[in-house]
Amino acid sequence: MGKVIELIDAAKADGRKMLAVLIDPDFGADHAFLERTVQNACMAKADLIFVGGSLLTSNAFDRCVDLVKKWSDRPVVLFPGSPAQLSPHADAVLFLSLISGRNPELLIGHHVTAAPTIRAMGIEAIPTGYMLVDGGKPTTVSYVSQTLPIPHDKPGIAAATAIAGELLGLRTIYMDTGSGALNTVSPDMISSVRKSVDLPIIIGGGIRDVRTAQALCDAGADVVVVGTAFEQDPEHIFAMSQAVHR
Ligand code: 1GP
Repeated sequence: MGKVIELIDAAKADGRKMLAVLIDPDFGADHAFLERTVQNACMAKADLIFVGGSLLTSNAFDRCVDLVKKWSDRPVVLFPGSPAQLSPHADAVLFLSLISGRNPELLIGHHVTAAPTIRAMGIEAIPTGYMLVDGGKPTTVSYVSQTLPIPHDKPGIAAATAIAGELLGLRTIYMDTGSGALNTVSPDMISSVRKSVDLPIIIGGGIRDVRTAQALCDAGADVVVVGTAFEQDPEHIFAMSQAVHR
């Protein structure tokens, strides 16, 4: 398997949109459900499997990543909510800087804590500018990160933040309204960021239906991340994958 960032860059260059299935490690304790989700992601040819969460209430993380990797022929990418969410079984980790916020721990502190472990595990780190956007209600990520999201109707702030991320040498921008958000990032904001930076754009938070996913891709998203909707119905992965890949 090539480096994950190269797969994402190549898809973007070819105009191929990608679907990432987000697995909450707390679901890892339910092996039957986890296996079904991973199997569907593989059969539906989802492009990536993300594993992670802002707040874990079980200690099933490493076991979950191990099982996902065993059952999956898709690249497995960690989307860590804390430096504790690292596993040598993954192909890559989103090395997230929360650039929409002003919490120093999430701009550099956690990176220092995690860096030696990532190096020792030998997993690929993908420098990612993570931008939290207001999705209509407070989410776990806004509460846990103690940061203010970017107002949903301020595409200019999102664009300026993304440009700063690109100038800092980050490799991708992840705009997220948080898991279970009422609203997704707006197409307006995505297209404004799309015009401002050349980096692959990952979009997540509140994406439930195929038409929304397609609209976000049309606005400039390169990778669409869906978690909650697949937790509610893992069979939905098939239609979503078809829509994103249309
Ligand atoms: C959250 O982007 C992800 O960080 C996915 O959000 O669970 O709402 O799909 P959902």
